[in-house]
Amino acid sequence: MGLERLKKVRASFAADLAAAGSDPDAVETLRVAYAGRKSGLLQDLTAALRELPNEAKRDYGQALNELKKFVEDGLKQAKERAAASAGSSSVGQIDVTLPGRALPRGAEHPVHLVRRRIEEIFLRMGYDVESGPEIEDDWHNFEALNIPPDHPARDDQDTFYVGSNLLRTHTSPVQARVMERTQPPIRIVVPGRVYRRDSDLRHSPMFHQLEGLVVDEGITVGNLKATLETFLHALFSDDVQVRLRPGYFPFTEPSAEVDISCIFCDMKGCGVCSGSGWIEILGSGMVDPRVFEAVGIDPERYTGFAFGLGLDRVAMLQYGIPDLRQLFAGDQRLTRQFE
Ligand code: 2NL
Repeated sequence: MGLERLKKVRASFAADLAAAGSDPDAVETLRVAYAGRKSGLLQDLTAALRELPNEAKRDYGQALNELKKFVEDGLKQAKERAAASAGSSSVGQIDVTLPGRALPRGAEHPVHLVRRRIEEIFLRMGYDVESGPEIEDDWHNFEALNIPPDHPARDDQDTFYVGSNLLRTHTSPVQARVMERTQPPIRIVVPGRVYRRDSDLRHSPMFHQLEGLVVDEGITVGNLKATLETFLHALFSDDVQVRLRPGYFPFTEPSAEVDISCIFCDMKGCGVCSGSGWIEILGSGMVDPRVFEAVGIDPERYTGFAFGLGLDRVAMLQYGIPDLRQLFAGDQRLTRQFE
């Protein structure tokens, strides 16, 4: 009798539990009906223990405890299912509307930003962008550019040697290589890393240059001046003034240093322009005929101009970076400002 009753209750609970599924209200009704403190079925069954003859109490008590555990476990699992399907618990539930975790974003280095800007200006003018090896031979870095072994320019371009080769001291060897393998017309710019044995406040043993070269029939100083004015107006502002001063480079004749009016003090004189009102920004000139001869271009037929500038210097001017070494220190507090 007693034990039969427990079996029936167990079977009916199992059926009711399955019927309740994960509906929270149904599960709660089930809990009250079976395990409620005041009028739950288990309460009644516990009370019935007292009415049993002593010999039957032990078996009944054991079976009752098992039933209680069965009901408890069943209710617990049903509650978890109900909570999960209501989305009010983290158990087994993925909220697809949550925003994703932000990935850390990289930033372009200021020298790279400047390089791309300048490349784009020249690409619009019909130039190609060229590159070449950083480890060069003496011929392309010096000889072909009219810098023989005893030339004084070799001293102020203190060179890192790599066996019988060297780290290029400028990007000019790339132009020499292009001229060796292509006949004019040539219109190229060459950005890249260059190396000199020099390290102090304003010099880094590795720095960045961009050089340009134009070779064709009838190229004149007028083309050089107009091109550099157009470039510098596009890079800085149409308001900057451009001035050419006589200069000297072994690979150009005549040569000119190119200044822009100071963009910081409007030519009143400041620390950046050392009080002069002008900032030196480019070196340039008409390609020396001896360079054409060395690379196999006919100097009787063709003329050309070339120029070079320091990308690091332009980045410092454009972004107001006071110390060259900050560009290469790898400190993310600098680069993060360009995100
Ligand atoms: C500067 C000056 C310059 C050149 C670079 C060049 C290259 C060839 C032939 C002739 Cl292959 N010239 N390059 C010419 C004049 C100046 O750079 O101050 N650079 C930072």
